[in-house]
Amino acid sequence: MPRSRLILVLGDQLTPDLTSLAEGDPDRDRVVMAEVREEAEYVPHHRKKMVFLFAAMRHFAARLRRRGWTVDYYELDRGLGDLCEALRRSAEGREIAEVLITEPGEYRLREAMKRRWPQSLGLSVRLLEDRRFLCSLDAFRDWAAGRKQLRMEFFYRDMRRRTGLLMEPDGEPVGGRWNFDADNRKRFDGKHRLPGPPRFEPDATTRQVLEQVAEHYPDRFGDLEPFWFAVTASQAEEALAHFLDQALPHFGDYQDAMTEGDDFLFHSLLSLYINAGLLDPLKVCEAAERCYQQGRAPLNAVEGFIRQILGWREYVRGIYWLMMPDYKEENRLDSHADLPWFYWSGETDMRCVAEAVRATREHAYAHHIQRLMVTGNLALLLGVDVKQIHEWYLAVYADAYEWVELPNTLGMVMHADGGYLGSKPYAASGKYIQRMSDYCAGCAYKVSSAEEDNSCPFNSLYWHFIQRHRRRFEKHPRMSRVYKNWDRMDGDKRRAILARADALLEHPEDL
Ligand code: FAD
Ligand code: DLZ
Ligand code: SF4
Repeated sequence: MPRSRLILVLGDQLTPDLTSLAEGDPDRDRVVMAEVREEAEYVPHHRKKMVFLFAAMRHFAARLRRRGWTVDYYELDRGLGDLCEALRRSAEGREIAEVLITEPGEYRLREAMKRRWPQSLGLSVRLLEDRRFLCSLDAFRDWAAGRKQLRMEFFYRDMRRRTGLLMEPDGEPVGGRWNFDADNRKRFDGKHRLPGPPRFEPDATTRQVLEQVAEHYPDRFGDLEPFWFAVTASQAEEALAHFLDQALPHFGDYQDAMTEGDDFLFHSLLSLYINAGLLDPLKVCEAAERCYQQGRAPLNAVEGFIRQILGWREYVRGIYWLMMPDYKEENRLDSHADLPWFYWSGETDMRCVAEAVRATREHAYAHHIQRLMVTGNLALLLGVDVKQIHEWYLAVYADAYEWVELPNTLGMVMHADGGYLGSKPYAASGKYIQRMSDYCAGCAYKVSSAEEDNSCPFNSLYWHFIQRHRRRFEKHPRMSRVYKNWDRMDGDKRRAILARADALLEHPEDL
């Protein structure tokens, strides 16, 4: 009988037809899964994120056993240091031919698997392609090769053509336009019932994980209870069905809206399930497309939703693997300030920021506009150190893995890569937040003022950002008007605004 192989399945690889499992043989090979200190501690992951992953991993291991696999599962209580140690334990006393792994989503881990593990284990480690994406890394490289500028919008159109999603037989986009973003900027008017995500009662397995995480990480950021995430593929399917039924019809209209009354609006909360492998991105897009075809959701909603998955999600992954490892060192706007402590405590008078941090602490979730235009925008305007803000986003969200989080943070929010995620920075004053939310009415700061002592910090910081990066952005066709407005402003007013911003930048902790 040929020697057996070890198949390491990572926490975000919970997919039965994963390439490593497809290549393996349940009668001969062993699956290894492990909850280890290194993965849990290389950033201080939110406790709910850990419970979600460990509970989903344990349920997945049980599913594999039901399908006939032998699974060596190392729970948190076993106290293993890292994933290589788990493999070493499973190899002990056995004749092992090789280790099979579907390639991981983070450069750090891929490098360790390639460079350190074979020697450390005395075994060859074979990495297989991760086929759970709609664009392979080779296809992305081919698409990017020779292009002067990489733009998500053009990548997205190519992906629509390749997959046929929302395409007419003659090759034209359904509805005659590729993008309905202009229709998707409504403020929430309170007229529609907000469906909220479905909530799943934790079973005995999940309750045990809750207890173990509480015991091992008593002081970590993030509420453990209430815990209601899906932890199996069938629950994740239910969450998808709930979204398609209840939220998708309004997803487009209120995609950019924020409201104090609700942390989810019409967002899907599917990213954590897709990223962990519980849902397949193509099937999610096809299900949304069917809703349009059956008249259950309008085109602006369906196109907007599909663009996020088929476009942004695939694009950021492509950028990550194309640009790493140098990407992580980029900091083109020279941002070096410390991350204010209120990103963890939520103790700030800025209502919008306090609300985003509260939602983050409670759910390990905040929706895209809170991430981009509230906590992200503030980090950009304050010039927060890119590594510090990257580690914060990677730690606090249940859907966060470096391949998706880093380009969003370093590229989209901090504009530190020079513009792969947007040709101009997403910098905005308080006016944007006022337009898209109801936060400002209950805020200690005055959104209509930029220079007074109680003026909205976003306002003066915005102009300070514009002024300090003048050389870089003044000639940008979509920013020259901003510079003209600034130059037209009364000189005393400009000085007062910059003085207010200087004071804020000196003591950001006091905001
Ligand atoms: P919805 O609004 O319902 O969108 C549908 C789906 O589209 C999401 O589930 C997600 O799979 C995909 N999607 C939407 N926007 C993006 C995007 N910009 N990049 C990649 N996929 C996208 N998303 C993550 O999955 N993991 C992260 O670690 C992450 N970090 C982020 C950090 C910052 C600073 C910013 C600005 C955005 C980040 N995003 C990240 C993207 C986006 O905010 C989340 O995907 C989204 O908020 C998840 O919530 P949802 O499932 O309700 O999304
Ligand atoms: C995020 C995470 C955490 C917190 N813990 C584990 C773990 O204990 N075991 C595991 O296999 N995976 C974990 N993960 C997910 C990994 O960090 C993820 O697979 C890599 O970062 C690659 O994307
Ligand atoms: Fe946020 Fe400024 Fe509005 Fe306060 S006034 S909620 S700080 S945008």
